[in-house]
Amino acid sequence: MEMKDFSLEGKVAWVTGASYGIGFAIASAYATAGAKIVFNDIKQELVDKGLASYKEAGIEATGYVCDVTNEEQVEATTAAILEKFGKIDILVNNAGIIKRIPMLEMKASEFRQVIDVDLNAPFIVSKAVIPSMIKNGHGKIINICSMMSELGRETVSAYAAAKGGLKMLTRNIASEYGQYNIQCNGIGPGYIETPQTAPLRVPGHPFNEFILAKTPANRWGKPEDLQGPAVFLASDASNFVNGHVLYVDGGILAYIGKQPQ
Ligand code: NAP
Ligand code: GCO
Repeated sequence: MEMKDFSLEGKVAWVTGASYGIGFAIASAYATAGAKIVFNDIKQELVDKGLASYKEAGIEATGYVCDVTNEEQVEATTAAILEKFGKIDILVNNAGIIKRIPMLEMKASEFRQVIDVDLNAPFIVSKAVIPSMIKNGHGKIINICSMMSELGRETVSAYAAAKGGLKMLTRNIASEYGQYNIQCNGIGPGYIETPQTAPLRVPGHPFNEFILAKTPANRWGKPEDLQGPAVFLASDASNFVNGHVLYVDGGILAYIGKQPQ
């Protein structure tokens, strides 16, 4: 093995929902590793915000307005990317939402909305991109799963169902397309400091204390903690890793939790 195996030089990476948060951190790491960056968001003003953030970071990115749950928009965006760059080497299905509602109070439409973004959309986007990866003889698909791919908790029934399904979609894409030199893996972040978890991180909030007690690292994760694992799974260094979910959680899944003092 050589260190160049970790390089993404000359690669084209599409990270969905990457104007900010985890997606932005992963795309920024890919740019550092040499990749050309493509991202999408659901609204033009968010794409513009993302472009400004990438520019501020010295990264030349290409942004598209695309709702990942909309198959026509995804197909049109895929065609536009292929037209501009000629290929998509790396796809990160990052876009996601969560609704924290007790199951008995959750409307079926709210449940469906979470499943649509967090599970149906990775299917739609992967289905649009895989044919070009087959044609190119290689591809990397990375699905942003969750600890809720393994565990449940109160109020996140839709999210856990979606992320559990995303783990199995990851394994199925790996199974069905590994023969074309396409590797599909997941990243399972722990509790990460992003807008999505801001409501849970209020100092003194019971959940904040709970997560710190459940994490051997005794801290919330940062989007930057995901960058190395994401580069590894997008690089040639992981060409024989397939159908795996790499948990980047500070050890939460391994730990029963700090005993009350
Ligand atoms: P975030 O801050 O809420 O960002 C999510 C991104 O996805 C936003 O840019 C959002 O755009 C975009 N998005 C949502 N629905 C979309 C759609 N239909 N089409 C296109 N883009 C859409 O979330 P995050 O914390 O960075 O999380 C990113 C991923 O990591 C998600 O899949 C999440 O489930 C997962 N994750 C997060 C954590 C954590 O602790 N933060 C842990 C494990 C897994 P808008 O602003 O327009 O909605
Ligand atoms: C929650 C959190 C988690 C994290 C993440 C953990 O409400 O429990 O939002 O779901 O976002 O998915 O891996």
